[in-house]
Amino acid sequence: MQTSWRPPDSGTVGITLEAHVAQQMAMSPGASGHFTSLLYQLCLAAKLVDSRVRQAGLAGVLGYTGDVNVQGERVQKLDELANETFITVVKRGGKVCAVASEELEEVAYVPGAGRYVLTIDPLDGSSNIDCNVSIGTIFGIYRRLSDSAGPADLGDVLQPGSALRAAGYVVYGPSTMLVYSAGAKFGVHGFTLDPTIGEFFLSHRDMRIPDHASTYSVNEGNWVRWEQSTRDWIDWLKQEGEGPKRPFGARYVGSLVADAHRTLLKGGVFAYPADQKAKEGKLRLLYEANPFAFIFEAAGGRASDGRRRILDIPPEKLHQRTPLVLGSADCVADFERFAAKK
Ligand code: P6P
Repeated sequence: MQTSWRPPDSGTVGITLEAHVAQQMAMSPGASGHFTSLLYQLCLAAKLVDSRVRQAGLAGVLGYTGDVNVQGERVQKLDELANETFITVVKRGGKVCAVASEELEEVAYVPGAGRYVLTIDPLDGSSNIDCNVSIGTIFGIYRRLSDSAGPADLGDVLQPGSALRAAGYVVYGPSTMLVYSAGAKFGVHGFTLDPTIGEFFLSHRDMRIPDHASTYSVNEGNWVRWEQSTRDWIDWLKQEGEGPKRPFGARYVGSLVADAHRTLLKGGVFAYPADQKAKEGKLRLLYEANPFAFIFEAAGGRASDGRRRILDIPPEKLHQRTPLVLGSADCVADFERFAAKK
């Protein structure tokens, strides 16, 4: 699907994230500049976290703080730094009334008339930090529902993914990229950080997930805990055959942002299904599954829990988990076909 908005050719000077967002918002009647300002703030926080991630090995911020977060996982120092960085920046920016973070047990409410709600996984893939594997930040932006004259409340946060106004992620890898979408109408666009000047420049215009690809990304170490329908799906992917071309090749980093980013670029499917241990799945609906579901749908892909569209799942709890199948539309449909047989 051709998106209605196309950035102008950049000529000799690259298009910065700020310029790109400003141009997109100029296409939005009634845009007040609050959304643009919030994206600028997230861009600043991403640069600050990138700097700390790059220095982690030298700055003694590797290793564990000894604390345990609400997920019961030992908190890496970088997790804390990333969480504090994003929350401090958006609090100062005055455009947000509430932040739901993987690192916070409860919502961080921000007094004032902020029009937006931020859901964020400040540094996903933290178990990979010490191994120098790509990690990332995942964020979603909602419009507040409550009257801005009063305090925000949980209802502002527990919105379905279909209500997202924008979503994005930052992948701190061999290069640092920020990918975001303000919805299918605007497309999905990727910006690569030029560390020599600290600017994100448009590098991946109008990203579309390939419709047909033969790569699957799943932790097969969970085999013994999987439902039979999941095992049957994996076995099918590994057999010779057509429609799509099989056998599929396997790629798995164990860092959602890295695995999802590769799937968005190359096509195929990422899955973290439910299993006997993680009966609701492992990944979080609000700040992991929903942002990626929003982005993948805007890029022509799909995101499901195996039965339902991720963006339609009504959140009931802040840290609610969900199974996640993310990727090219035909690959997600194949998973659902096997799940329907059980
Ligand atoms: P497993 C990382 O800890 C994470 O939350 C996601 O980034 C990643 O997709 C998943 O867990 C990996 O989980 O059980 O395969 O190590």
